Amino acid sequence: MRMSRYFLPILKETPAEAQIVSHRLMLRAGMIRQAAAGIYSWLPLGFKVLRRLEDIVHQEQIRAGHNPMLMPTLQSADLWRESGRYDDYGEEMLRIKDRHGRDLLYGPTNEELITDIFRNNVHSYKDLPLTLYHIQWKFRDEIRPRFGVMRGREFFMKDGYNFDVDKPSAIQAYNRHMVSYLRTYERMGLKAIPMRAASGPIGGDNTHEFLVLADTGESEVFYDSAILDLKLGDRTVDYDDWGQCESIVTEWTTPYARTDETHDQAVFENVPEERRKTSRGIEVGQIFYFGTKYSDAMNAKVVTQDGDRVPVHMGSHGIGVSRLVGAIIEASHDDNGIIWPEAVAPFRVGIVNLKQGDEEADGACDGLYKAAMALGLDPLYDDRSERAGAKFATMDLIGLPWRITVGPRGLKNGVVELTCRKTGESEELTPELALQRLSEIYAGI
Ligand code: 5CA
Repeated sequence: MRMSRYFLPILKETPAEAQIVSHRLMLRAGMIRQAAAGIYSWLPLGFKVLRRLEDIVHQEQIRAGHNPMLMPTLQSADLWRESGRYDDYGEEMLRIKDRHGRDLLYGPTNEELITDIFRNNVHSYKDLPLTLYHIQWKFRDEIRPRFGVMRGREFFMKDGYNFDVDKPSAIQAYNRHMVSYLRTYERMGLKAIPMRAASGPIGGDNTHEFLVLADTGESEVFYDSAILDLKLGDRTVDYDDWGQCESIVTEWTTPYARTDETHDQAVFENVPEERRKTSRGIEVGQIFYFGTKYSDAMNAKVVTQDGDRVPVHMGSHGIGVSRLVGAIIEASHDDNGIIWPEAVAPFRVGIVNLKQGDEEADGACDGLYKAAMALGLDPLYDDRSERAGAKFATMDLIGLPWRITVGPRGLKNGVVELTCRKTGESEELTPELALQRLSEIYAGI
């Protein structure tokens, strides 16, 4: 993309309404604009990051054997009356009447709708296990929407639902989700810690939240710092291997890690004092096993191998995709702006032309730009007639992991400058070598 054709409305001033750094930077970098309280338009740069996160979530869910699909944002109230949640959900649910006077709602989550699809189509244990998921906008009429996309009213969520013939198989689905979530966050360059939590209106008593540590987080968390050393890295995971999934879950759930809702000071004190940490965290996902809560209420049954008809065991599993954009910025920024981890960066490299209008510099930048595109490096080329300082400030603000700077002085020696946003380190290389270096960096991502 050429900056001269890109819609990137950068703000010079720090927006007064934004209380936390991610909200400020998302507004300043032209990623989002508020449409109404807690409801945002995603401008091109923000939308690009959102899509990158969505892609990673899809890849990891499909790898775990889960089925992508798409359910609507609007749902019929009747299904929610069947589960009893139409009244229970209270003021957080946005209720709508259509022209025929029928009650609809903007879905805050989808347990009822997916259970309805399941019961109309699946009747035998032979079709299980089954996990269906989608990534769709949700609406919760939060009393205090704040911090930009962190606590929105409309937000983008991955929600998945497992259907299993019995509890052991549903626990395997729970474990599979935990492992796939660990991989998902790790790929996004985040450390998200699974913590024992409370289930709220979703139900059940087996649930973990995934928390990214940040001072601005809304949850108070207590954990053994040993959990920070755990990493999946490049180990291969076989999601059909119940034992492997369970052992990974055991590895991550053995060190103490709980939110304030489930915190137990007496148990916490068994952790050696120097490893006992209290902090704030951003909840970027939550997984639940709730047994037959919805299948009982909505009569979703399957015939077992023995010929009995039993309610299916279910769980639901969510990732806050739009919240993650803010969480990643909270975890990765400096005074000059955002520092995107390579896997989620909106563009992989920025090209800065120090002397726009100079024939040689323009020619070199055009060549680099085209070559970078051909290599799949998705470059953003700042081809505006701005001062070098302004161009650098924009690149730092929007946080592209790498920048190639092209100027007449370097070109005389046949070199450009490759700069890492995170470390600030620069290196002079030929244009070909700079691109080769970037291709190698991005090859494994
Ligand atoms: N049905 C279950 C699992 S799919 C469910 O709804 N879980 S949830 O309530 O925990 O939401 C899943 C994730 O969505 C949360 O972990 C959080 O990251 C994100 N989320 C929840 N509310 C908001 C909100 N108001 N703004 C932004 N993200 C939110």
